Amino acid sequence: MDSRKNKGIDRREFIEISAKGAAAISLSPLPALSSCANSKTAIIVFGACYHDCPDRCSWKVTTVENKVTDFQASKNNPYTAGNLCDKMVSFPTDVTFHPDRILSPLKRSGPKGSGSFFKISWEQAISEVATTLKDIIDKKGGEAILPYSFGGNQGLVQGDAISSRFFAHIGASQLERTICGNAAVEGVLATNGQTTGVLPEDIIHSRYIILWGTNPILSNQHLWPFIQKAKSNGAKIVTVDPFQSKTSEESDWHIQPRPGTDTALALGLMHVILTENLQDQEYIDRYTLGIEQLKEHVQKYDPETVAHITNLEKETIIAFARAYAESTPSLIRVLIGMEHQVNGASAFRAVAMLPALTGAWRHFGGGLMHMTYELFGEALNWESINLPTELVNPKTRSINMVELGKALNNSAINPSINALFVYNSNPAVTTPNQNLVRKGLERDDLLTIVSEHFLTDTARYADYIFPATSVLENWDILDSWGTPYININEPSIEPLGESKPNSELFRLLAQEMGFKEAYLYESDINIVKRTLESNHDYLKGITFESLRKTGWAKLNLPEKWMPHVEGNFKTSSGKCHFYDPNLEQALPDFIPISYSDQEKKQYPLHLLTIKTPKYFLNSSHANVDHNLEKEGKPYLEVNPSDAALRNITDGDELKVFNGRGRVLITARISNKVKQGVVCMPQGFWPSLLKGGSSANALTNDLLTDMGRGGAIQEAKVEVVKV
Ligand SMILES: Nc1nc2c(c(=O)[nH]1)N[C@H]1C(S)=C(S)[C@@H](COP(=O)(O)OP(=O)(O)OC[C@H]3O[C@@H](n4cnc5c(=O)[nH]c(N)nc54)[C@H](O)[C@@H]3O)O[C@H]1N2
Ligand SMILES: Nc1nc2c(c(=O)[nH]1)N[C@H]1C(S)=C(S)[C@@H](COP(=O)(O)OP(=O)(O)OC[C@H]3O[C@@H](n4cnc5c(=O)[nH]c(N)nc54)[C@H](O)[C@@H]3O)O[C@H]1N2
Ligand code: SF4
Ligand SMILES: [Mo]
Repeated sequence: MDSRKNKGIDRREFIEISAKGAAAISLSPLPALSSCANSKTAIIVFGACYHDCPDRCSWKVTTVENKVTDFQASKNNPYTAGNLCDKMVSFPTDVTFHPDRILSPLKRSGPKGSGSFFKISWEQAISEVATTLKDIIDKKGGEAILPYSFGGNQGLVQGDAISSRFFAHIGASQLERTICGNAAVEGVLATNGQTTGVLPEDIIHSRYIILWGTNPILSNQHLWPFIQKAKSNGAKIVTVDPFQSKTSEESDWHIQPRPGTDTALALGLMHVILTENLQDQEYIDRYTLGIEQLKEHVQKYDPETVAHITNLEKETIIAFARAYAESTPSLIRVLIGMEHQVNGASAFRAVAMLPALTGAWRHFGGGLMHMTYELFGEALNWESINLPTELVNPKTRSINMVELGKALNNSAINPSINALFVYNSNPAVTTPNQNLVRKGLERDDLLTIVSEHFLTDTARYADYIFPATSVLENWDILDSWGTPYININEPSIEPLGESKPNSELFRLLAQEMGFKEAYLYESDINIVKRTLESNHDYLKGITFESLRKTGWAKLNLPEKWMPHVEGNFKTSSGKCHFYDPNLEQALPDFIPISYSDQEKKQYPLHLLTIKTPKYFLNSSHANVDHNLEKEGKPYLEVNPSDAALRNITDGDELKVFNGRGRVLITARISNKVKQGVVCMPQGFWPSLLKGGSSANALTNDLLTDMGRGGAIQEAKVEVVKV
């Protein structure tokens, strides 16, 4: 999730410091820490998890002489509640002090992808990279340079504060950062105008909870205890998921539709609700728009038709609609998982209509629960994070991150991409159509620069690698897309080896390239402080000093957060939009991809490549031995009937393939998937797997219906024994 979206874009402001002043700004090590880093007494500082995770846990780090002696979750933050997930409990040894960590700049010495590098100094690396970038800009223009980054570090400073200014300043191509969250957000915004519905801790008041395309036991772990509390208060838990996830196993009811058919399922529920008169007509009349058009539209989504589309029983659809409409308070929890389908945004748009149809928003703990980033969008001062006005250049071309493979291999685009600058991301593993991405990375005429902690599968293709600090070694301020808690991250140790924060890398490059503009040199601590300079009510009493003492704070929100109890939707009309003639589709519709008979025969199985690994976060931590051991080898889940058809038995070695690639993997025959669907984990590094390919070698770089996200889960494959 790119948590900077929709944040005060109009409030950008230029930092007025003279060019002379800028040149004088020192690029010295981080302030505050240096005086005590070598102290023999224990120092305690607070920080927070930088991962692309809705939980944004808070922690406390104790150090003695630049060594971490204790690393613990905050006990007093009610959401973190003293627990870090299994991925993060041993973070200092897994990442910061890991022996494989890259601690000096490296230059490539072997063929791209071979992983052969030699050490060079920062001076040499910065000088050579700056010279080559300037040369590319002179000869082909800034657009020949493409930054590629995502949520590898969600700190607002190390995320993109300085890098975005640097790339805008040189006129680089813009990256559409849409691989996670964009389709989901676009869908919900089309209906409600905002994504902030029920807040996570308020789920305890719900009595009917639908976990629709989300797997909190693994991917939103700190929400799970609150769901259990609701359950012990009498709530029923229903999970809608084409895969039998850990969460579905703990639910009262698992509804298992065909992947990508949720739009039809949601419209089918509306059909039943409206036919059986289960709607809240008063709420609809007062606070929604387009009920007549919706009524007419859902005629075609009768239970029988929807049963056919979703591969569910007709009776299931009817019973589900009734149970939902008749329970109070009822809550639908959506997050991201369901968006990676061609109809992904429409699914979110349609699901988001249900609480208005039933009037669920009237009740505390009722409605839709999605994101929280808008709260921070209002509360914080975004001047330091957003681009200064004069750097906003809508004319610079945009390249969609999902289509990286296509972009790198397209010599017809003008200018073609000559330099790729990767930070906070590992596209050789996480971007769809892996083989096309790798083919692009192999190009001899492409300068690839990677800033990283480890020699990832992407870094293996780099011409230059820069060593990045870990979260224990740099300042940051962290908002959240899944909680109403804000965190400060204070460095607890001096940077190890020659590592430097992302921000410092871009300040050094700017200096070497001779740029004078002050905005390129703002210090990390200044960005943290400025971001907190806001008079918004939500931030009352929350200051840089107060955060340093506690690490975290809950935004000052009204005691009972019920955003739509009386409408107040953030749409153009202020109402919930069932219908919107200004959108390409005035109503959400189920529009599947139509495959030819030959395609269906060639690749008959629908492949899900999802976040089943408990010990990885996307591809992060998937290089750490004990995580790999605990995760075990990757399996392809195959339904018994599909296995029988192909003569596959449990434990067989398989080849999964389509026109884009092939993955070697072990069979696990189970009912976790229905007939026609197979599932494998994402996140494994191809270089660590037999066969050298992982899940994304099979996935599609198609875009979603709205939001230009990745329809990653629209992949068809065939499977054979090897
Ligand atoms: N352990 C762990 N935790 C993580 C992550 C991780 O990699 N590992 N990643 C983090 C990130 S980046 C994110 S975005 C969040 C995502 O968190 P979630 O939104 O919970 O998403 P996922 O776990 O991707 O998917 C949830 C479920 O959606 C299901 N799904 C797939 N296609 C469909 C569909 O068409 N319809 C429906 N109804 N369901 C579908 C999948 O089978 C899966 O079980 O998790 C975060 N937390
Ligand atoms: N098949 C399939 N593909 C998917 C998904 C899926 O469910 N299935 N999920 C998608 C989703 S939801 C997401 S969010 C994306 C995530 O994809 P990515 O954004 O590529 O996420 P990670 O794999 O965690 O890689 C982040 C990298 O950033 C590095 N990093 C961490 N901190 C820093 C820092 O401070 N500085 C620098 N320079 N580097 C740092 C880490 O070491 C790590 O290698 O993957 C997407 N891809
Ligand atoms: S990855 Fe998520 S659950 Fe784990 S420590 Fe970080 S924020 Fe918490
Ligand atoms: Mo994500």
